[in-house]
Amino acid sequence: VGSNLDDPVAQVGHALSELDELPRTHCAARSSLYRSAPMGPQDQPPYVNAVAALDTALGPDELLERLQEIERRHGRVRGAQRWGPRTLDLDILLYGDAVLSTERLTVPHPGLCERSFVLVPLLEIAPQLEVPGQGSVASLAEACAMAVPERLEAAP
Ligand code: A4P
Ligand code: MG
Repeated sequence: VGSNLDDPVAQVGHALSELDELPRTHCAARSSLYRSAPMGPQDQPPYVNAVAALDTALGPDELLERLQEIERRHGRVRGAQRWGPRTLDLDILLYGDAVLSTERLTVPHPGLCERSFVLVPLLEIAPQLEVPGQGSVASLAEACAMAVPERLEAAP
């Protein structure tokens, strides 16, 4: 879950609640929120990121559709710029131990292994997790060269 526009902390917080409300889906764990410098174009605000673990009976394609619906409700506009600013980005990092490569969906998410703003929150909720073909989240986080994101304290 990522956002860097229109109150990113609130965007991410609301999105996490909406994930738990998806049909046939239960949010089993959510990480803290983390702030980091933008990856990609630097002339955009910092990002707030989090990850969630979902127990779901939705298949990967249906899950992706539901996630894009939530993005649209958050006013997501797909701009021309690669890695440009957004109100809400919901990516599927892993789907169990599935390895998928279709026109619409690549799982594990191709950026997962290089992104500290993904690996650090993943490590928080699933330290034992294995990324198919890539090793443990713990070893990937340790090997990651990107600056470590700042963990945000939860609101009182
Ligand atoms: N798609 C394929 N695989 C997946 C997947 N595993 N999960 C397809 C979600 N979508 C997947 O996505 C484009 C298409 O990817 C979808 O239609 C879907 O069919 P998109 O959300 O329109 O585009 P995007 O998210 O801008 O693309 P991209 O390249 O995936 O962006 P990223 O990699 O998500 O990067 N800096 C920090 N600090 N934190 C961030 O969160 N995020 C980005 C965006 C840039 N810089 C950032 C951050
Ligand atoms: Mg995306």
